[in-house]
Amino acid sequence: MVTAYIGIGANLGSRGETMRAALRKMAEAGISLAAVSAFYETPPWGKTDQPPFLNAAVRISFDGTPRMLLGVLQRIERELGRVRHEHWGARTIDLDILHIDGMSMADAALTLPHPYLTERAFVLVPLAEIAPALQVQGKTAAAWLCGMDTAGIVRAPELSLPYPLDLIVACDTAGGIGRAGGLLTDCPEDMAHFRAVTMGGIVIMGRRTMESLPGGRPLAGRENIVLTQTRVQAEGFRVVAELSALWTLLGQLVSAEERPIFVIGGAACYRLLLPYVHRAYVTRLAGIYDADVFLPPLDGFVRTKSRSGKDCIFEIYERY
Ligand code: A4P
Ligand code: MG
Repeated sequence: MVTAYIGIGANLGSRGETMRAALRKMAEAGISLAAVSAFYETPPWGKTDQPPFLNAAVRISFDGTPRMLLGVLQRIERELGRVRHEHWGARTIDLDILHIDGMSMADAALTLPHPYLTERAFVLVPLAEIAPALQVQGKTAAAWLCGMDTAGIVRAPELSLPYPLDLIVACDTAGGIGRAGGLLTDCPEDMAHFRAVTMGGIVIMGRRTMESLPGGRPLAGRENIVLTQTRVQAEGFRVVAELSALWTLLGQLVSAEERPIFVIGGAACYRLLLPYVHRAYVTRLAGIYDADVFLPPLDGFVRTKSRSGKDCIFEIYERY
């Protein structure tokens, strides 16, 4: 597997949605997304009389040659409606290979590292966010960025998530979510809520959560994914060992029809995937249950809904 960095840019149409679609198509093509920067609003560079851009950088790993990668990226550009009009001009999507680890080349089709990489703040700001220590032409990405004019470049509020995940959890008034490897309490009303919300979707869980399911069996009516490094297979579950494998799998599962994707626990899984979560379903149980694991803080989320049940309160939080 080869590690590479891709620059994404768009300044026509629904820029953020097109960029997210490009991320999903990359995952579907077997390119693993290891890190995605935020989306940044950037003033046009080079040809300045065109609309402002959104830009991002992505660390990927892939199996193949640089030319194959370029071919895949150009196919995705075409599928997303990219028409080549003028050099440095407006576009629905632009996917540039910024850098491939250990690779330096220049032929008719491909120059690596990307020739303007070190001169463009719209590339370096997102790149330095995900890879500050990346060495390019004898200096780190962060060092190249230092002293560069970044006027007008701001983090965009849009989500840079390829697959906006939903998180679903029940916690007590102390934020506790589990004890001794199991749930805090058996709350039938919350069980019914969990089932109704997740039915038909994809559920992602850690190994201990998988093992705590009744009979160790997958949840019926849902696609079950377990994220673990200690098991290679489990009947009825799709097993992935790491985040990049998860994106590749989701690319295969979600392409046919849009299905909601839920992170259902435990604590380590919530922590790992929280940066990719856009909505959280939180059930507030009354009382304190002496938990030994807790929900990580939902920083950057606001409560948008709250409904009182018989024994608990059902809340929805969304990223702002
Ligand atoms: N090519 C050579 N090396 C590479 C590489 N490392 N990655 C060849 C990708 N392609 C590479 O690209 C032209 C040819 O470059 C490709 O066929 C490929 O074989 P293109 O995207 O078809 O054409 P282009 O858009 O005219 O040129 P280019 O160089 O991609 O434009 P740039 O340099 O990407 O500039 N301002 C802001 N704020 N944000 C932007 O994203 N983008 C541009 C476009 C201008 N101003 C901008 C932004
Ligand atoms: Mg390009």
